[in-house]
Amino acid sequence: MILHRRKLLTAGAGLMGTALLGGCDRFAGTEEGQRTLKVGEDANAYVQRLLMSPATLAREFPAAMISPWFKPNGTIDPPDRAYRALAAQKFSDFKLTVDGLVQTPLALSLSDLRALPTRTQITRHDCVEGWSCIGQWAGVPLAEVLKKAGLKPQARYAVFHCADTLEVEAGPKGGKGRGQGASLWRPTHPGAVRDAYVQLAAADDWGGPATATDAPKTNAPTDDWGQGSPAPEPEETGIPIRYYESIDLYDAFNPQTILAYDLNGKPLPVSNGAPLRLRVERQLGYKQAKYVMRVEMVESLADIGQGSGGYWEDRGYEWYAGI
Ligand SMILES: Nc1nc2c(c(=O)[nH]1)N[C@H]1C(S)=C(S)[C@@H](COP(=O)(O)O)O[C@H]1N2
Ligand SMILES: [Mo]
Repeated sequence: MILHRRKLLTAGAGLMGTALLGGCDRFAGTEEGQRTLKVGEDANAYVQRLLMSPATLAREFPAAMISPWFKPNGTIDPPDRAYRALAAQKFSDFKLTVDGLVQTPLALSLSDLRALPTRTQITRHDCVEGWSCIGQWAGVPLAEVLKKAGLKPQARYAVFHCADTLEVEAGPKGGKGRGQGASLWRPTHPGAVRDAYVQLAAADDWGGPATATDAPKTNAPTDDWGQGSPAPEPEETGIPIRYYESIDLYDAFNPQTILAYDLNGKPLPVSNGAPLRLRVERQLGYKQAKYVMRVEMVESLADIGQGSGGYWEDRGYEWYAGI
């Protein structure tokens, strides 16, 4: 027991030490970063949960360290027609749904969300692919939203349902039932999502951005409210599988866990998740759900998606992706 605990303490010190390495914008790209992220897959859930208090905060950075460009990744321009309709109106019709195991289900507009208390934080985003960016996020603490809705006692997880379809399963229109057909396309890692969008657009069987928006070196929201032509609703070609993520109540009530609407002092660009995205700062990039349309409080993750708590988790990634 004592030995076991000492092992955990040692591992914990290692993780914390690495996390505190100074000014380390390329952290995830270094060998040490990769090793830590890998160790994290095994040890994080235990070490961080047991030895760090739930309110432990991720490192915050001075404004001078903000990355000049916040690299967009995964979905960068959701093809879904419902999303495009919202984007075309600059999200004036957007409503965040808060439901599931809550006392009072909510539908909150962006101005409702902006009227709630705000938190601003400059943090580093680490993607499993090995790159990092530092950005300033402003948004409403998830805790404030959940306080407003009121949790039912059985609520244990917050599930974030996103607007973007990543795969279309052959459905009724494809002549096969749910789960029977192969996907039209199936990304194998987060960056593959972006690449697949570009390929699909080139093949012209989906609609979507004609080129990767990876090239521009500014996050300019004004001309980034959803470009590309209207896409067929994924339902028209099969069963859409949309991005989703989930966190437990420890992370949900962490003060740094926010639903962000601003990046670097401006409304979130579409490529970075407009109009609202999750920031859960002690976890890896794929937990940072973009295009969040709905927060559903649940008792178990078993019935959501394929049951592992997130789109990438359903495809083998760790649910607790601690850094
Ligand atoms: N809805 C949605 N959220 C998502 C993704 C996605 O494809 N769709 N990709 C994830 C991954 S792997 C990363 S690294 C970050 C990228 O956020 P960014 O585009 O702001 O850099 O978003 C995460 N959240
Ligand atoms: Mo990522």
